[in-house]
Amino acid sequence: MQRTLVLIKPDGVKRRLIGEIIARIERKGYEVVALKTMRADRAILEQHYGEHKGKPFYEPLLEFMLSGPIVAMVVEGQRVIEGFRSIAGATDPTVAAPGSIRGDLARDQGTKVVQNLVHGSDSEESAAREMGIFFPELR
Ligand code: DAT
Ligand code: MG
Repeated sequence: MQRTLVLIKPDGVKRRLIGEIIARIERKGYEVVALKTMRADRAILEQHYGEHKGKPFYEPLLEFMLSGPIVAMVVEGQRVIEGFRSIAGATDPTVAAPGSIRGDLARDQGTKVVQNLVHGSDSEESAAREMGIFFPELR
């Protein structure tokens, strides 16, 4: 069994899409094993998005993630890391496949950082690292 860290970003919370997004995760058959609404702080986001430091969208990304509450979840299932990224869709919501969260529910807003509703870990290594950041109590 595998676990992944999923975030509903501030755009998803503001647009009242928490239920819609969780429903898609559950309908796919994955289990939400931990969940909380929170406000991220800069220190948490610097750890979480460390791989993007120095990229042109890094500061806008941190500002966006600080702009409102987020929902953090640990989601469990066979191959859930790959599976959640598939139901989330491509990073760029303009071309994310219809049927995916980003493809159905997000679009380019003309902002410096892409606002695409959700984050999902991209490997077992990042899942372990990111779950440690957002759910230290589960360690
Ligand atoms: P993903 O969230 O699909 O794993 P990522 O890890 O490459 O994508 O980037 C993190 C977030 O940063 C992404 O969800 C949206 C934003 N982003 C990525 N590439 C971008 C770009 N070229 N321009 C603007 N924002 C970008
Ligand atoms: Mg990523």
